[in-house]
Amino acid sequence: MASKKSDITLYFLGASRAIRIAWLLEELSLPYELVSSPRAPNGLAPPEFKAEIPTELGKSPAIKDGNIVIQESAAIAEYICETYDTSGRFLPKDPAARAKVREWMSAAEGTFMIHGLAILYARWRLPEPAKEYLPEMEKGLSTNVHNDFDWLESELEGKEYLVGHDVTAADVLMGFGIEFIFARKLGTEGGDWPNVKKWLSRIQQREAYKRAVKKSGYSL
Ligand SMILES: N[C@@H](CCC(=O)N[C@@H](CS)C(=O)NCC(=O)O)C(=O)O
Repeated sequence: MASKKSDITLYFLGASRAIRIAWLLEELSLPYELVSSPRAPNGLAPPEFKAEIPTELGKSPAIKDGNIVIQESAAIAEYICETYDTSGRFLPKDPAARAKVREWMSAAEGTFMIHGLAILYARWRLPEPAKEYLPEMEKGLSTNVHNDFDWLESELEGKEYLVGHDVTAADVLMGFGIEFIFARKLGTEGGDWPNVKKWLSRIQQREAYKRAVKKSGYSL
């Protein structure tokens, strides 16, 4: 039972990592106000939405809880768990289990997203005359993605969720990246990861995840 009363506003850009936070809030049955916007035609946040986000960078997700403002999805998730999930369901109190959850929370951005985004940014930014090299470049960059997914596949062997027997902040952080990398085909060609696919669909079928999708209008 949380002792602090929440007063959370979630700044939610369409098709973004903000789904992690909406999902976590739904899992914890915490009320929140959504300030949301679709992406601009260039794929970025529209300037008027960015201006509403109370951080210098103006990235999504960000939250405001009373007078506390937090950005970076892993830091937001950790704050929410520490403040409102006092039973430690999503961020275990046991140091070994907690370290494992935090390992995945870091890997979500620092390993999986970085390798997927390298390919997306190449697609977006390679100058026109160099575009003929894009397929070769994607193929080279996909080695990292395959290595990451092979690791995830082996960790999910015989398991429903990443750490322990139930969903944790590890799944909350990892889910979006994997969904995104599959949806945009960022280096996944030629790979086969049945455990990863089953785990992702398990996440997508959770009632809290479905509520987050419905409320936010999230779709990739
Ligand atoms: N590492 C940050 C990344 C935040 C980020 O890059 N958010 C993207 C959406 S997924 C964004 O706000 N893009 C819009 C823009 O840069 O205009 C996190 O985990 O929250």
